[in-house]
Amino acid sequence: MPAHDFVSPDSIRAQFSAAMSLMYKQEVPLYGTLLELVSEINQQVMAQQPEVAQALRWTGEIERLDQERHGAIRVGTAEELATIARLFAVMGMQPVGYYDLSSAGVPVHSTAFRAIHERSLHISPFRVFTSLLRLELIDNLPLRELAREILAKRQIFTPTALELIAQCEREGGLGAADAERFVVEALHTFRWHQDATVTAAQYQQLHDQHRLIADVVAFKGPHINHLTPRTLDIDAIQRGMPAKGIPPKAVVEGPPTRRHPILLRQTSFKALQEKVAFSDQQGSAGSHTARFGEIEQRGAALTPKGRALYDRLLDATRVSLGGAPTEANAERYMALLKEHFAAFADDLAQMREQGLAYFRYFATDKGLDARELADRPDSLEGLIEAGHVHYEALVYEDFLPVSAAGIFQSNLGGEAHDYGSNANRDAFEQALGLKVQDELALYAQSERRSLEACGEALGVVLG
Ligand code: OOG
Ligand code: NI
Repeated sequence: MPAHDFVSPDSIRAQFSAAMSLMYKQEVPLYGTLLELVSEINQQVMAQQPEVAQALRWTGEIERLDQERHGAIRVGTAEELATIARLFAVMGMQPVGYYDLSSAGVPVHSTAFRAIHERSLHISPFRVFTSLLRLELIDNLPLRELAREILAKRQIFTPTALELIAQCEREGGLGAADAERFVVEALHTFRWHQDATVTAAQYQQLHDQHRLIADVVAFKGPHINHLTPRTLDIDAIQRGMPAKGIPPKAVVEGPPTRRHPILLRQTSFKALQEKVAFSDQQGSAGSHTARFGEIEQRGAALTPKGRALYDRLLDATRVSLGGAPTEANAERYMALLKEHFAAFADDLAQMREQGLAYFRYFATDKGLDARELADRPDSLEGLIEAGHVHYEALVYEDFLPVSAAGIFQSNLGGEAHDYGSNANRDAFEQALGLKVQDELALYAQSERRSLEACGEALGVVLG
């Protein structure tokens, strides 16, 4: 098939993201309720804070907001991870970043599959936080072996999905009919399966070791465990959830409330109890909790300097609290967080001056009109001051390890586990069959492209 007949990976991703959302609405009806709440609050924010709507218009985020979501899955083996990477590649999603969760008592390490170019992100920002179970961290050897054997027997991809992935790799893309078939087939991997692959006793054994291990090992596939829409006001969501019959976790993860949001703030609600049919039982006598709901608010991507400041302030907050936030100390935690983060400038110009965040630059009408004038400024700072260039923060597209740990824990129950601190990026990349991309380099490239395009529009060299 000639290349121009291929459907773009961006469009396959947009289709897949929509299909996933539809499936999850059917599987977890509370997700539908949550989407309604998020859409209500987003409308309110845009009506009441025109400056927020205006900023989203500059960056184009206003057009992606309604379809913006991330999901999360947990796979059991290196082969599963490597094939998932090939499946996501069909949709233009690449592994970005490495997250070690072992230090937070969760025996997985993870990456985020997502589009990497701002043009592609604009079409569909869909991302999937993907974790690989680390059986090597489990010291119960017979159980480790049992888990390995069970996982070795399952095939989480349909034969047609595997064929279409290979076809896409061979030919360089998929035509419209194949792309449609691919979306349907790929979706099967992420479905909830009520039939477990293990007996009730085996499930119990896996569960007693760690609930996450049972979740990964006992089922036919890596069911999507949450799908997270993006809100413009997570505090309003946190307050509004109980009235909709959705009980939120005690604290919002991430930075405190700010006028100019940074990175990522997230809250979630408890997992559902699902009926499960164990392999040695009639009907669905068992139950399992795996899936939950989550909401997030996204803000500026931070430079290494900004990120270091964020990490330091978050750490200092936890030290003053004397541990991780819980239901009991939630209010004190939020107060301490606010106090510590007073040291992080909450003004775009200051954040830019201090080199804390990445930005996008735009030629204004005034700048375009002044193109031919001889005495216009030609430095970036001069052009900004003259109103010829406008800038907005570049949105954070990734995840935060401390927040992710909080999300994992709030939904796995408070069991304490100690796996030490066992980051092993090399082992993860080996399993993946690829290197993960450096998110900071991607933000820097995106900022540079925006400066270049802005300079080109104005007829000056910027950046
Ligand atoms: C993933 C938890 C992390 C996030 O948004 O930080 C996550 C999981 O529970 O599998 O989704
Ligand atoms: Ni999540």
